[in-house]
Amino acid sequence: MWSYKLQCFECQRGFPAQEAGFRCKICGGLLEVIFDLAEKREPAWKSRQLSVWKYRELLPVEKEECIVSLAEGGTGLHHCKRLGRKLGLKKLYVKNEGENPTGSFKDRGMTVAISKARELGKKKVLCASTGNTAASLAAYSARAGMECIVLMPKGKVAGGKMLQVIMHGAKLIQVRGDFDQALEMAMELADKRREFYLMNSINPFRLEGQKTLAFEILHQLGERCPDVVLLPVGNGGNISAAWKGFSEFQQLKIVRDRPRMMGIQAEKAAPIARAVKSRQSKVRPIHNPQTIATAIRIGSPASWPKVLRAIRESKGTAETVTDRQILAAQKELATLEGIFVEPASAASIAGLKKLSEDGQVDPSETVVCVTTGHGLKDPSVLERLPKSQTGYNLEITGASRLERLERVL
Ligand code: AN7
Repeated sequence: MWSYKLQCFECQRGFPAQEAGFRCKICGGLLEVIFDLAEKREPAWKSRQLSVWKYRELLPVEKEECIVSLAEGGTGLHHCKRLGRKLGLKKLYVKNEGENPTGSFKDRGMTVAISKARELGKKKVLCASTGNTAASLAAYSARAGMECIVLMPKGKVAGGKMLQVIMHGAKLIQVRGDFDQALEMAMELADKRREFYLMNSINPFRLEGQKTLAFEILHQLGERCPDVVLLPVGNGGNISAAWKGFSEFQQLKIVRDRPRMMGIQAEKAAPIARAVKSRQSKVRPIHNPQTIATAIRIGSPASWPKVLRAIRESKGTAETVTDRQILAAQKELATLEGIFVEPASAASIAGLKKLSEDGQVDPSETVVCVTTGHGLKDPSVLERLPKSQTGYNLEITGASRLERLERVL
């Protein structure tokens, strides 16, 4: 591991890494891990298999024996020719994060943060979640033998994620209200009771794991930088982490350029897109956010300062999509490319469609859509599909079955 410090994202003051707080003690800003990359050269990465820990020099865990892993990262970057043709794009890639151990991109951050928690001597971990963070934390804390508490908004979490949390033996507490209230409670509890270590993306170590998404994309494209990267945005941790990853590879001179970062939100849960479109320098929370994409049903995004900077510095943008567009994109990706993602993830595809129709993505550009979670996470989508698409109407019983079967084909 290379040396690093924790630094305030706002006032740039540095803090020793052992002071595992989550806010700047002076101005209250978000913290960020900063590696000293001066004079550094690319390590022996070419000889290691694609994975999160391939990049261990750039991950803030010192003791190898503290690493808790379930084989995360190394997900496919799929060239999507059929979908690309439909959207008028030759070089469309999908980075499918649903291929991670618990079925979402959260595992990249969780393997690093839980390893760090172990290194710091923590025994109990805590998060608030729309589902995927909780599922991932439940699995990694089980693997580490730690106690795990998750707060989730009651009735607003997809079934598969609930099942994962329960199966891994986490203490599940359902909160009346939205994710935003659950996160506030988790932060208050972590402040008051220091034995509970907060694992939301306000924890800067988690974002370090998530930045490996960018490293992998660059290596999978043969060290060529894509022009555009699109991600669904909720709290904004992932888009900020990816931007940090692209920036670090540029600092290491592995690539010359960085991509435009485009954040996609659901129309009725879009505080970031609203701020970007109206050129605000701050993000105002949205009350009572609504969308079928429950993973990104978030009104008060914790990492908003980092998101705005990533979008501004990269000359990117933010866009909104409707639930209908999300569901259509989910079905299209699954049907045309064999890639099944959850609704929140399909937002990146739906957003690409909108932005390319709008001329903000050029047909000749190399585009990477990040699909963040597996489609099996949320079986409730079945109820939303038009019956004609599901095979619900086709049924065979009784005599002369084969004849009838042939008739419906
Ligand atoms: C599939 O699990 O916030 O912008 O508590 O599950 O980094 O928040 C999930 C977020 C996108 C948004 N796609 O990422 C949680 C949680 C999926 C997600 C996001 C989430 P961020």
